[in-house]
Amino acid sequence: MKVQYRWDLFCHVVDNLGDIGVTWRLARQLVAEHQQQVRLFLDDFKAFSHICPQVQLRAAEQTLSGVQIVPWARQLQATPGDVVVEMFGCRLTDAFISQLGKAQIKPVWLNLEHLSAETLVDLHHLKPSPQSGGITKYFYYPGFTDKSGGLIREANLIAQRDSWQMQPTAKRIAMRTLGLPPPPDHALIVLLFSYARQRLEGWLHTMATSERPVALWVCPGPVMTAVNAWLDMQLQTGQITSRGSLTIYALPYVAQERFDELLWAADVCIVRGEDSFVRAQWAAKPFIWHIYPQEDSAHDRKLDAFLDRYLADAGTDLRDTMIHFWTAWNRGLDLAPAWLEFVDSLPALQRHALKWSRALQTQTDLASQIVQEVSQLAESRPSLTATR
Ligand code: TRH
Repeated sequence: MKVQYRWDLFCHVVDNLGDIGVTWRLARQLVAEHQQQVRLFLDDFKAFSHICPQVQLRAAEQTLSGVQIVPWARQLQATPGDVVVEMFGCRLTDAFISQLGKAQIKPVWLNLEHLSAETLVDLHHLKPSPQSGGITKYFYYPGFTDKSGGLIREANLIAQRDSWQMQPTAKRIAMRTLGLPPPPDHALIVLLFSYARQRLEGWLHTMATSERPVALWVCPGPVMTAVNAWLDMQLQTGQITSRGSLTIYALPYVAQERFDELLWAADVCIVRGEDSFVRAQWAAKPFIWHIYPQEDSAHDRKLDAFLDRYLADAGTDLRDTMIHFWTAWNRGLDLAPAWLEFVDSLPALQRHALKWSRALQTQTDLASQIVQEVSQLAESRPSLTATR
């Protein structure tokens, strides 16, 4: 029988939605699929409300999807659980760290790192780091290989995706409930969830003058500024406007549980950060990754490392097409020529995306792996308090 531990997840929102996006997804899965007891310490409820609209911004404590959610400052009085997870190296308060050191049975302490396809991930995954107070912190690295900590993937995700895509009405119903009017017949649907980017004009113009109608679904965020500049208007959330063959929809935020449906319904997904990047791969759609810009061009190395893996068995043409468009997008270049090439290759890109997704599915998912690792680390402390 699975041991039920008390997990404390700590999420400091640096910016955007990915810090809480990854944390919330993991927290829900630990509860729903592994029957763990999860408490989430969070410092930005406003960011959370975008992906979880039912959250109360000022509640001292609330439980959603079985996860107990408390403000960050509550750690000052909290007694640590059995497992402590710092998301993305967020720093715990000294008061809480000193509680960890004082605990008679030391909690299992993990730092969940950012996702990367670089080879160093396999070397660093689960490396211990002794801390003061006689406690050890372990670095948990998500990744794409069997030696890494894996990727977040819910147990029924692929089956859900497949059955959704097989039902002709699913897309229509989903679009209606998400407030999206049906796109023009045979339209190419492009989901745009990227960071701010200049020089979208050439790309938007190419879509507006294409033979095939294009529906561009723009998620809320800074990229809307560049779209609005091209439109020469301020498109508000929920509004739609057309220029030639291009219809642009300014989407509202959708709850995280429904974000996948946007990806499943689209023909091309432009995603960013970490969580939407992974979801586009599970959606098995041709996609573009707008990588989070980092200092020292660390993002270039990460991008290349991913492309090397993703395209390892792709033919030269497909490889060139992907690299041209991804590079143009991430370097802020004119997108028009690379886009035409990308659209021409969509059937091949689609087959490749499905093949990649199927290969990744053979990996054990992150939540299952982390639960197993925690059990092993905990068992080496014979008297750890746990409910059986
Ligand atoms: O928002 P992101 O860019 O997040 C980040 C942050 O920049 C963070 O600091 C950095 O550490 C990390 O990336 C790598 O992109 P990401 O990771 O894709 O997260 C977006 C989340 O928002 C994801 O869980 C999906 C969710 N989402 C919704 O649930 N509904 C929506 O309508 C939208 C647009 C997104």
